[in-house]
Amino acid sequence: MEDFQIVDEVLLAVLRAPRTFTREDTVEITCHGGILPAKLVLDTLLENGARLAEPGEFTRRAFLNGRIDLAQAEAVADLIHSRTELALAAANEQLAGKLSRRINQLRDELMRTLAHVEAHIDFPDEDIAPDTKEQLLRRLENGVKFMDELLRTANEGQILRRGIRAAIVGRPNVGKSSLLNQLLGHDRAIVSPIPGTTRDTIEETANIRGLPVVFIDTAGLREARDEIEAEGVRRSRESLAKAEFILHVLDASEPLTGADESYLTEFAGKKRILVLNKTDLPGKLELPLKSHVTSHESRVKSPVVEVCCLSGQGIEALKDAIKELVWSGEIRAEMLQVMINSRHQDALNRARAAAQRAADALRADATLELVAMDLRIAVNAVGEIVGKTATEDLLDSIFSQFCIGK
Ligand SMILES: Nc1nc2c(ncn2[C@@H]2O[C@H](COP(=O)(O)OP(=O)(O)O)[C@@H](O)[C@H]2O)c(=O)[nH]1
Ligand SMILES: [Mg+2]
Repeated sequence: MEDFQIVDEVLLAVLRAPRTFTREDTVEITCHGGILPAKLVLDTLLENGARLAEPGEFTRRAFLNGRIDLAQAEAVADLIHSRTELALAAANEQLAGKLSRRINQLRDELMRTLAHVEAHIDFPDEDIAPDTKEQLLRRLENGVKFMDELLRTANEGQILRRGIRAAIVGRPNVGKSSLLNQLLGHDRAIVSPIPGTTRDTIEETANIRGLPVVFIDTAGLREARDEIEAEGVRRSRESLAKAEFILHVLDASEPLTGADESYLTEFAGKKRILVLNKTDLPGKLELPLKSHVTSHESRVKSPVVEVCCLSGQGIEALKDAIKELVWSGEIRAEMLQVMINSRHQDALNRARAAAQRAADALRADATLELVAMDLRIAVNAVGEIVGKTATEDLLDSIFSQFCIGK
């Protein structure tokens, strides 16, 4: 017994299958806080035959044992990574199975249609009756419409999960860094009256009305007086290309300059908000002809918001304008119930195309084998979403995104 050394005093819980997260027998050890006791407990377990879990292994086991489906497993990762309460609410809805229910409904419907078509293949002598054909077509069209509705949530889903990128642009000294600090609610970027202070591109995420927005304070896009600035310009250009919308800052206390105008023209085709800063000073800025402020491509006028980055005045209105721009309207509760991710989007796009092909073939009286083949593709693609048809590779790629211990 002398060989034994006390490592820690722990709480040990034995959880019996099937009422556990993985549906397997589980032991949970709660040790005292601190890194060293936890490490020593872990070392002791590993010396005695335990091994570390792989990333996402617990959730993967829960999936393989049928406790949750694949869309719910993904929701666990969303939950962990959610950056705003809105994103968290959406993840919880998905974990509760709201998306899965709709997907299973869709898959069942497609399978019923497939069974119907296959029944006719088995009796090639009988032609498909016109009203039966109509009925099948209507079902397929409803399926496609249902998929379209789900597909429409992809954009919002992506924003909630990954955030949306906004570049803050404008000529030197208009207050870009001041604006970033105001939006973040703390001083992140250095503000100074010396033009060219921001030499590197700064990226920070802020919670704007529930949306995770990644703001990029660009280091100027044109003016480069030395090598460091040239590198700054290069990086600004790079992050600008990835930005989904633009906050163009203008100094309201100065007349419009040539540099302002070239920014106005350059981003005329992009989603943008014109931010008129320094409204505490006497106004000298006259916004140019409407054609400048109007986006050439969409013919939609860019919203103009007046702010003062010294006092913070107008920042709340700017946040409203940002939400309006990226989300176009209210965030409805039922929208949060289904927010498909890019994997779901890809699967649904394939399913939709196949269902559409099946409908076209049916309408054109093509051979029913062809219709059935496309329907099978659609059923399988929809099944991928909840993991009814999932390859080992797909599972690897999903669960590798989890952290260890989840
Ligand atoms: N009066 C006034 N000055 C401001 C305002 N916002 C920023 N400034 C000043 O303008 C200068 C440039 O600001 P900065 O954020 O560094 O501009 P940037 O070069 O575009 O990043 C600094 O001296 C700021 O204090 C404002 O709303 N009113
Ligand atoms: Mg700056």
